[in-house]
Amino acid sequence: RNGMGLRPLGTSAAEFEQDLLSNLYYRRGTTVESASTQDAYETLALTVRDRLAERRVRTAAAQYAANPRWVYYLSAEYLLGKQLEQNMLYSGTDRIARIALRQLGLDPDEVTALDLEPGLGNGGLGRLAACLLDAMATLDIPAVGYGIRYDFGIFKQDFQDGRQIERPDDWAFQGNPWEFPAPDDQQTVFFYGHTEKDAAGRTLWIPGEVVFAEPSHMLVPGHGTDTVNIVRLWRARGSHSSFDLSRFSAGQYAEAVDEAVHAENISKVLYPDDSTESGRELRLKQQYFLVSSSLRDIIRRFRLRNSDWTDFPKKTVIQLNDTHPTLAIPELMRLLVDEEGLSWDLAWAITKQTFAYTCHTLLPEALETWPVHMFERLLPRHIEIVYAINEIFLTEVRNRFPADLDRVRRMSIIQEEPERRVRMANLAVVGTQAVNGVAELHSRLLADITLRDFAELWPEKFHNVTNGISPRRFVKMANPALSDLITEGLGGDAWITDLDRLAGLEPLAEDASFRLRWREVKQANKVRLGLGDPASLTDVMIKRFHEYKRQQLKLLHIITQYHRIKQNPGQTFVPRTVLFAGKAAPAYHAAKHIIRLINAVAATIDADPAVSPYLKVVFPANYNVTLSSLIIPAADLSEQISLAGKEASGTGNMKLALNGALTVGTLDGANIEIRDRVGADNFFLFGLDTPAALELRNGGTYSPRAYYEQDGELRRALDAILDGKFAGVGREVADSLLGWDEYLTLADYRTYVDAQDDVDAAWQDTESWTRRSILNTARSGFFSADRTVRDYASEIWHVTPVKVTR
Ligand code: 26Y
Repeated sequence: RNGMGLRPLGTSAAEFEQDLLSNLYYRRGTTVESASTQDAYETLALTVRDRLAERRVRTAAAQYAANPRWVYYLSAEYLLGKQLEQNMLYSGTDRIARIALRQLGLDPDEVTALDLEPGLGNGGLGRLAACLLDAMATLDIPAVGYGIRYDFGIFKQDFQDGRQIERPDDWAFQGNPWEFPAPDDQQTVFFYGHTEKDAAGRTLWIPGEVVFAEPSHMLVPGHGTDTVNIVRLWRARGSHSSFDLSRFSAGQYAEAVDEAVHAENISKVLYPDDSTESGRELRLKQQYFLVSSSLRDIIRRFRLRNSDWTDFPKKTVIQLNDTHPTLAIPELMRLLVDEEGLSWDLAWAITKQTFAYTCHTLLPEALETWPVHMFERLLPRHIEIVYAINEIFLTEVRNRFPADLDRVRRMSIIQEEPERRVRMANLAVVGTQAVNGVAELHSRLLADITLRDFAELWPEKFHNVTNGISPRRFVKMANPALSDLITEGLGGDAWITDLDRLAGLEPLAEDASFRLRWREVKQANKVRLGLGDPASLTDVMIKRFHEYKRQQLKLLHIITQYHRIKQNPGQTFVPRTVLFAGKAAPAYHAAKHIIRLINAVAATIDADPAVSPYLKVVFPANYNVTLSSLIIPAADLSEQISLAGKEASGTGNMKLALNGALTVGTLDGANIEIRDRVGADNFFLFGLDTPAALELRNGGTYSPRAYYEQDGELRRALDAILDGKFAGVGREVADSLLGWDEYLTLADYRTYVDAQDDVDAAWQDTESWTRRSILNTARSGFFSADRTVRDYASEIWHVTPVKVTR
């Protein structure tokens, strides 16, 4: 019997089989003879989940006993990836589960295929949140992730005539077996209304709408440890009294549930925006919904073991994943001052010490702001608090920089022109004890440019924490063949939780037989992916579609290569498969034009037998964590070609390098740190650096046309588009490049094409390429999310692990 007085769950296939039968019978109410595949899947999920439950209970007990400083990670997005495979790996049940299923006459692949990925995020920021949770659990850090349980995640992408179309992602329609509902911890969230002063002079918020927040959580197991943390996701529910019986009785059935339906809209759908602010009230409502319910839960947990408010920041650090949860700052002030009766000054000291803010962008247009009129209608008390924070803050600025009115205007939390708006990044910097960027260059540019005024005022507040990725999900799980080879090469699998050990592979780069096996693994991964000739150079660009990321530059290279092949019949070329994957925000028309043009170019090449032996463009639809895990292990070349100074970090760049792809890239985001580590010889560098890009853009003399006129190959590529050579598609793309070319694509075209020629030459020396591939893996251990979390823990959170014992 274990500590709970329960019979421990078995670790043999026979015991697992018994538990499957038992769960099928008692939880699904059926038997193997009559079970559907869905029954089998849900039963498998429960049986695996049960094996983590006991660890979870022990974790909660150990953490409660330690009364530690907790990390609360607030994020509007999580891209957790499929849970079944992860939880089988972490519970060590993968092998026995498969045997047991077969014993019962079930096909493991058919059953596991029903596991869906919860797509509760857009891209890098959402996946980073998931990688950090994984690393926190692996490092035994007491942590809870808070988020929203969207009914509909990121849209499913399809192509119709080469155009992106969006379909809803009803990921939880069949239920979600990974989730533990916790209705007892329901919270109440208020919106609208007005404020009043009571007799004692305290401010009261009289809300106009009440919504319930119902939590459920999913398990976040650590690897190689007994720690199982949780991610708690909130779902909006109408109040029980919102069913209008009188209307229902009068036959107004739809109207009777109006209010509840309205409330439940809050957690209905993830905003499919990536870095453009959509300005919809519902999004602001989502943000407050997340923040209000999470803070109440955090305070409830604090009170389990503590009573003195001054201990709150000693026991709590709340990390804001970008500005999306920044309303937590005025919300904590409101709770402390209005509800708990603390003085403003004490409340402000507690609040500032509690929060830390991670910024994920440099693009000024991606800094969130909200119209004051919308803010004050939805959150009438919070706008008063924001004004009060701003007043105190601006007094500090005026004292430090007397007579610098322009600085005060720039730093104000309230933007005045052309319309009054709340600047969420300013609020986030003012209300936190630490601000960090996500790569060295990004953190430097934040302090020098984007948040310069703030860094001058509080230099000690600014930090860098370079992003990292989960080696469990993106090496061990995504690339089992490479993982086995690495484990064999290193003589053990300790690298999975200590990624710096990959350095031990370096000498093996000189071992011809190891290189051969390395190539065989890559080859097998290409076969598994099943797109394009596995013998060809697999050139991969996988990320959200955005003009700054410059998929259009890759396209210009492809068209150039197409022309070279056509113009030189009889000549041979390095065969390439170029693989794009990624989604565009539904309203981002320029990005959608690029998608359509890629598909048109792919079709033109496919139909041309003179070109198709050497060049193939593939674009599988609906890029997500699952698809990325198939593509990344098959990549030879990683395209990281954003204009320098635009990509905060990138994390796909790290995943690809760790899986042995060589990078062709600019000096942007974490590319710089990747190149520093893997070595300049093992990285294809091109393009303007940040100072040169800034100068060219801001100099006012940039002329994309001049590049077009001077470079024959570039001209041919753009003319082909303009002349309608690709089914008449893509003129908008060419027009935009020749017109303004916001991201200096044409300025970087020539050095990019030259770098690609170097790639082709390097590819032809197979042994040398393999050596460089191995070195990319061996030298990328730094990019483990474990290192990232250790950096946060020591520099920003000041937390220590709590070991879970038996
Ligand atoms: C305001 C709202 C519409 C919004 C929604 C999502 C704004 C931004 C985002 C997502 C941003 C994002 O994913 N940023 C990426 O974060 C990664 C993790 O730090 C970085 O690696 C990547 O460079 C950055 O673009």
